[in-house]
Amino acid sequence: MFGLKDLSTSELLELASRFQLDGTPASAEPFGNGNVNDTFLLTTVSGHRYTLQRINHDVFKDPVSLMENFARVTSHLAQKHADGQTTLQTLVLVPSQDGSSYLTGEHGNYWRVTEYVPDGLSLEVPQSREHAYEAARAFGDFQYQLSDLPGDPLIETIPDFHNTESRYRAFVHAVEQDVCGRAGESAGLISFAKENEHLAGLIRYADFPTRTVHNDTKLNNVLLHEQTGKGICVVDLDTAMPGCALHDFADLVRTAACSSEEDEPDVSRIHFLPDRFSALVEGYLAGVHDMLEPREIEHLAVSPQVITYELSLRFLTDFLQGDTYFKVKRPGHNFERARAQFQLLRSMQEHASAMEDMVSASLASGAC
Ligand code: GN1
Ligand code: MG
Repeated sequence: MFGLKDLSTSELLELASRFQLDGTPASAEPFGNGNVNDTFLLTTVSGHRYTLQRINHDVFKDPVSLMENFARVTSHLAQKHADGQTTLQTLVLVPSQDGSSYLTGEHGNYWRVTEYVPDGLSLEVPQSREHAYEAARAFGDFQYQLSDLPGDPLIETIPDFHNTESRYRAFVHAVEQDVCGRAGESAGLISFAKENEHLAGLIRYADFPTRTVHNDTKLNNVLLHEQTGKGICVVDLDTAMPGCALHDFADLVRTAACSSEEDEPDVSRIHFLPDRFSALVEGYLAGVHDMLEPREIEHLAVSPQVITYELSLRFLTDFLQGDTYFKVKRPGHNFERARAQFQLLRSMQEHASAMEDMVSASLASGAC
């Protein structure tokens, strides 16, 4: 089983010392809230900080290509920053002692080190409208700066990642198989998922321009400056690959226009926040400049429903299959995540026409 418990601190430090660090590594502490990779805050004897990550190769089947993507994306963004075309920083890879962007450790695991980004705040729920605006501007800028990435398209690190129809089929299959006998207790969620099947076909890759996008734009994957609240760095680049711009906007809305965290057990506390949504629209449109095509703009308002639906399907599927994909902190965690996402979807559906109006208002006021 992939997890944190299988490595001691001394093993982690030994591994870390195989990278070109500024001094001897002194500590490695679990860090962040990722649901897939394992992340550690690494500190050297002199106090220099880094992020050490183990790439989950059950999820990312081709870590070598993933790291090629990572290196291409970060060097392109670093150049844009150096040229003054963006205020946003990017992650900086620290090479291994033999000059590679990663190394392999025990059991064929892949590891990388990046410089720690100081002063960065990673939020689960935005504390203000400005936070929402800044997060969206940063992810919009990420897409915009990568729109002239030279060379071949990035490699698909997870094929069909936001293919909601295939996520729906996987869900139906999991219900039919019911390998853990959990379908009975999930009957209410399963019905709601089936009633909303039409959402799965609303945003198909083939119907939109293919762009280099982030694909995992949870609010906690952008660092905001802890004093100024300005966006400073987009992180978690493992799913950066060709895709649809709408999924990035939508996944940010899912996490940043919601009153609570994505696994809130008390559904009465889960509400869509229209005011945050309008800030997200404004920030995103400012970040992407004039890059979007009319068809993309027309689907901005509905896209958060689609991705919220997709995530609830993924969480529910994982619950039905015995929690094999997302890390869980307690029994029923994936069930709670799925239930919370369905609740958020209901709340979004109540605000659907207001969301359309807010996109129109942003466009009319010239946010892009
Ligand atoms: C995973 O690890 P994290 O939290 O950045 C997942 C995302 C989900 C998210 C839900 C590769 O991202 O797609 O939206 O959990 N990443 C992958 O919390 O599946
Ligand atoms: Mg991630």
